[in-house]
Amino acid sequence: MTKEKREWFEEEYWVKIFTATPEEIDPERYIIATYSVRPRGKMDVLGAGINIAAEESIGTWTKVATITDNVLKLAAKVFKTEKFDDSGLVKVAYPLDLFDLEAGISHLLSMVAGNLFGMGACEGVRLLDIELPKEYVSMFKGPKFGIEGVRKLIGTDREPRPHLGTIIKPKVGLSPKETAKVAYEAAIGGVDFIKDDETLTNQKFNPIEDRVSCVMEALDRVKEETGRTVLYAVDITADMNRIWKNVETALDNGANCIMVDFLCVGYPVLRMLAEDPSVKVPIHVHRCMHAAMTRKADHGIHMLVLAKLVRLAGGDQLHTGTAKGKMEKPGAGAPKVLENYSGVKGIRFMNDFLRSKWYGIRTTMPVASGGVHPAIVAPNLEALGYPDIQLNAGGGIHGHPRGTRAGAMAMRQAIEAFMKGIPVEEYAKEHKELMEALEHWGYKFM
Ligand code: RUB
Repeated sequence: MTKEKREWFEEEYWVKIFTATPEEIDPERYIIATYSVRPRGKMDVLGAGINIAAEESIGTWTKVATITDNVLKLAAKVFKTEKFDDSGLVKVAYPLDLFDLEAGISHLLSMVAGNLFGMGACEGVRLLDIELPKEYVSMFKGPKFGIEGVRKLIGTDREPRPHLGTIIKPKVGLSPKETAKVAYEAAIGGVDFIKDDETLTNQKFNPIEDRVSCVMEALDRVKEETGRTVLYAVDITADMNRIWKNVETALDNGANCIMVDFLCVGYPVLRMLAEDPSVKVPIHVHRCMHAAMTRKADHGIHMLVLAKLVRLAGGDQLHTGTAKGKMEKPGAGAPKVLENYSGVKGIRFMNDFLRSKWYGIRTTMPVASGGVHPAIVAPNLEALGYPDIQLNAGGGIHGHPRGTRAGAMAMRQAIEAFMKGIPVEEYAKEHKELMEALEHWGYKFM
């Protein structure tokens, strides 16, 4: 029985080509990806990292005679590994010269998030983070408004506080007029922002043109009655043959915000909308389908990576999850060493990035949504960071015992209580809508 043949990339020659020391990696000349890996069989963490570096830069499953010295200069490099339990962390540096910088995010993902997920060398691979050099980031315009620009539109720039958003519920089936009535009640009750749900676009029962004109007429009435500007994010999600028609229809009928399901349309479409000068309104980015990639602790793509690229592509607001709510926390159960990349800490880490300085790229407002109701406002704000955050509540507003307007009032009261440092139960004694909400839902999802 001959000695088990080592894999080609375990040969010293190749290990040298696909590895480097941290000192050899200039972060301004590389795109750096951090992966957690669960190697298969006898493969170790370094071997898994070399597999990724080889497959995603100049290698394949076997040595080829066609390699040249110029090709070798494009090799990706594993420059840091860390072992824990049956897994490990690898940092892979991809030389900037490996990329077509004009080709943007679609091309970037084909490399740092491409074939590697399917390789037999690993039981699981999760792309945790991506660090982009200034030269790469400067290829993008980013959000047109950012947190500051949206605050100016709503009027919270002088005294920043968490924004309150609602999703029209039921998510589909209402007529344009019925939608406008719900929107009016939510706006009068105190929401700053109203959105279509992620599956409502231009269906026969609620055509975009009628819906937008009815809702904007209602919000104009709110403006006259209260002086407050309320944003309405119209879901314009569609394929390329239809999306611009949706955008134009929405804008022609007075929409002051648009929304897109970014994973369903793709980063190029988000970037196209954000960088187009005719789209003079903020873009609210919904992330439906993300959990197909972000949910599992040992395989997929962390929402942080998707969020960084949404900001780069120009999303003004992005759903990033809740600390308390109905949706699963991403990567729950990951090893402690990955705590910044999993669970609630992972969401906070992501939110802080979206609010941080990033070369000249404007910020993106994190949106916490999914089962939010007044009793869990405080723990969400505490855990996810404030005041630069938007809390969206659908059922938590429209499910209030006294209807939408009272539901919006209760949510605003819960936010006020938190910002004043008053326990919600205390504040509810003087605010009946809040008391009714607490009595109705208790501490569900806590
Ligand atoms: C929430 C809702 C959103 C989900 C999306 O409605 O409709 O689509 O929150 O989840 P409700 P995420 O407030 O009634 O639960 O924000 O995590 O992407």
